[in-house]
Amino acid sequence: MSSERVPVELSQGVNGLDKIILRETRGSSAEKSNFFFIFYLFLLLRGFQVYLFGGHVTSWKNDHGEELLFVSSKALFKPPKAIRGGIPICFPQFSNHGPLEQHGFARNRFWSIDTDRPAFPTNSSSKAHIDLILRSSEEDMKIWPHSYEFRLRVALGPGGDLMLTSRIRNTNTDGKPFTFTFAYHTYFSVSDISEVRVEGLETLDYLDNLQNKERFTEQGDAITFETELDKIYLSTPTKIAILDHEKKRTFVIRKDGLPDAVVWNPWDKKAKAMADFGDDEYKHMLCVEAAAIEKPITLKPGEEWRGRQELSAVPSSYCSGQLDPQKVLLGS
Ligand code: TA6
Repeated sequence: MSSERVPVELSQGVNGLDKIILRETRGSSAEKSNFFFIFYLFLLLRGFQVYLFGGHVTSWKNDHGEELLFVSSKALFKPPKAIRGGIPICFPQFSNHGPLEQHGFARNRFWSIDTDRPAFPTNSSSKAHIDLILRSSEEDMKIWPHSYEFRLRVALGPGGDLMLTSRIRNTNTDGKPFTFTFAYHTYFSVSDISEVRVEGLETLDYLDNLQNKERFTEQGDAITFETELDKIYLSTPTKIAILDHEKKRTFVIRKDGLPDAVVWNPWDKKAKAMADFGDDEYKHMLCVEAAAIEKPITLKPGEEWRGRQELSAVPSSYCSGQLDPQKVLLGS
């Protein structure tokens, strides 16, 4: 495997918005002979796309070129409205947990490519990554009077896993700390929501957003879906599995620095009420969001917080036990 970085392409996306496409090539050496054909073939396969608007991942494809994230056919791609689908980033406020606009403002801002980034604090071997940065603007200071640097690395792991690492630093010069909540608001693409189960959140406490954020305890079984659901699970395990029975696929979410997890499906009524969402699209998406909500994060000037999520999509045939979710959740 050669050591050079994987090609990153800056191109125009929907409505001319700048996006970065990263496609991973493999085994390039062996295929040199019919280079173009095979190179073209591999290029079509796995990779991700991220818009500078919102620092927003909108596509993650596996080796078969299958899209693993949901983006609504009615998504607007019209700033300042956030893109409906993919992975919006909620910062410095999750949902309406505070005075700011819903889910904060990071998802409605234009990010830049981070050309002078400090050393990356992990032994991430991934050559397939892009670094973005968002800094506080005068506009933002009027609504949230804090100076910060938000560095986001989006990387593709050796197995095609998608890794997002956020590093938020307090760069206030007035000695003031700041406090925030956070979520990777990931929209997973699923075959049929009524056939999907979420494992790893059993028996946990949660805040029910449909009942004034009242606190309840989840029952013992996997979570299944037959109506609108909007819950914040508290202090969850670092691994959660989403089993898509029909697609024989399991999404595994591994998270670090993000103790909570939000599970959301708008179902039919809310779907109809959202202009940038198709009436039936609730059947083919599920949001499971690695988050830090219950205990907001406070940073003093000079301090930095790191929140990381790693998404894997593994073929699974639940009934054949090839991949027992319990083994996944308890395994390495
Ligand atoms: O994460 C779940 C949630 O907070 C829901 O309450 C719902 O509002 C969803 O986010 C979508 O929010 P948005 O502002 O993108 O319409």
